[in-house]
Amino acid sequence: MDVKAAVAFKAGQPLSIETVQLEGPKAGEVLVEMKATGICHTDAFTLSGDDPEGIFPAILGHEGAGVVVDIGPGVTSVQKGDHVIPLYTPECRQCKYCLSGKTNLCQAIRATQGRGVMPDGTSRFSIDGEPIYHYMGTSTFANYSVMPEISVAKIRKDAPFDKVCYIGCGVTTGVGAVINTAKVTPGSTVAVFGLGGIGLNVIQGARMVGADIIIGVDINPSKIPLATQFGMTHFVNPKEVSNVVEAIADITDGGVDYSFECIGNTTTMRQSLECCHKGWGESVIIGVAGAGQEICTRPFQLVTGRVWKGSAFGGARGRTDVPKIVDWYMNGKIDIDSLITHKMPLEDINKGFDLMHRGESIRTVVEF
Ligand code: NAD
Ligand code: DAO
Ligand code: ZN
Repeated sequence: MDVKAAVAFKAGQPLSIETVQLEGPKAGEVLVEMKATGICHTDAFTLSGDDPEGIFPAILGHEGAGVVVDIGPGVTSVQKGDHVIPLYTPECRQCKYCLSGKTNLCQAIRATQGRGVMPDGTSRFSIDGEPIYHYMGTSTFANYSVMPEISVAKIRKDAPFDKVCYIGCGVTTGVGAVINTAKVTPGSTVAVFGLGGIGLNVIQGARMVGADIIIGVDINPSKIPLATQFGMTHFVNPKEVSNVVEAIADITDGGVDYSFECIGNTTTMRQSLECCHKGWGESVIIGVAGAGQEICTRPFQLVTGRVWKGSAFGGARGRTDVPKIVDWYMNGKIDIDSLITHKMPLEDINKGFDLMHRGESIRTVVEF
C-alpha cells in the first residue's frame, strides 16, 4: 500500500514528506495505523548524524500511538481494532533477558532492529523498489507502519492518542526510572538534572511516590514554573552557584537519596553521583551522551556507598507496564496534557524539530 511518511534520506538534512510503499505484515508482525507521534531528542540525535547506529534512508519516530489494522500469520496477542503504543524496547517474555526478571532489555529482535529491518532481515518500506529502513523497530513518522507483535503494547480504547503517544518514550522513561530503576521510597530526597521532557516526568514520578524534597537542576530558569507545577520543591541554577554538589548537599543535610541525570552531559553525570548521600545515595543515568564520551569520578565515591546505575525506557517491560501507565494518565495520577506544548500535521514535522532545538517546546505531537 502507499503510505505518507517523513523520510530521513541523509544525516543533517530536514525530513522529506514522501509517498512510500509499505508491504503488509509478515509472520509475527502487525500493521499499525498511526494516529499520533511525539518528536523526541533521540530522533534529532539520529537525524543529526551523531548516532553511530543511525541508518539512512529511514523513517524515524518512536513515540507513537495507533490502531492495529492488520495482523500477519501467527499473531495472537493483538487483533484488528486494538489500540496500541509501539515499543522501541520490545517484550518477548521468552528470551534470557525477559525471563531473568532483572532487566527490561529484551534481546529477541535486537540485532535486526539495530540494522533497521524486521526480524526476517528485510524492510517493509520502499520507494520505487529501493528499501527505506525502519527505526527503533517502530518508525512512527508514517501514517502506517509495520512492527513485530512483541513491539506493541495493547492499551485501553478510550485513551486519547495525541496524549498517550508520549507514554511511548518520555513519560515511561522518566516515571519508570523513579519506580522501576531507583525504586524511590516515600519521604526520600531527590535531585533531577535537566528539566526537559524526561526530567519533568522524573519529577512527577518522584512526587507520585511521595518524595519529600525534589531538587531541579537546570541552566534555563524558564523551566521553573512547569517543574514546580510537576512537584519540584527547590531549584538550583548551575550558573548561579559556585558548586552544584555543595548546593544540593546544603539543601539535603549531606546529599540526596536518589538523583537522576536527564541531560546526556558527562559533567552533570558526575555531579549527579557526587550529590548523592554518602553510604546509600543512588544516581540513575538516563541521559544519552555523545558517541565516544566517558564518565569519571573518584572511585572512593563508590567505596563510600554511592551507587551509579542507568535506566533505559524507565526499566519498563513495555507490554506489561505501558498499559498501566496509560491507566495512571486516565485516572489523573499523572499529567501529560501540560507537557504537550505543540501539535501539528506531518507536513510541518520539521517545524517541530526546530522548536525542540530552540528549547521552545517540551513535546510536539504530530497528528495524522
Ligand atoms: P531536553 O533537551 O528536553 O532537556 C534537557 C534539559 O537539560 C533542558 O531543560 C536544558 O536546559 C537542560 N540542560 C542542558 N545542559 C545543562 C547543564 N549543563 N546543566 C543543567 N541543565 C542543563 O531533553 P530530554 O528530551 O528531556 O532528554 C534528556 C536526555 O534523555 C537526552 O540525552 C535523551 O537522549 C535521553 N533519553 C534517554 C532515554 C532512556 O531510555 N535512557 C529515553 C529518552 C531520552
Ligand atoms: O538492548 O542493547 C539494547 C538496546 C537498548 C536500547 C535502549 C535505548 C534507551 C536509550 C535511547 C533513548 C531512546 C529514546
Ligand atoms: Zn525478550
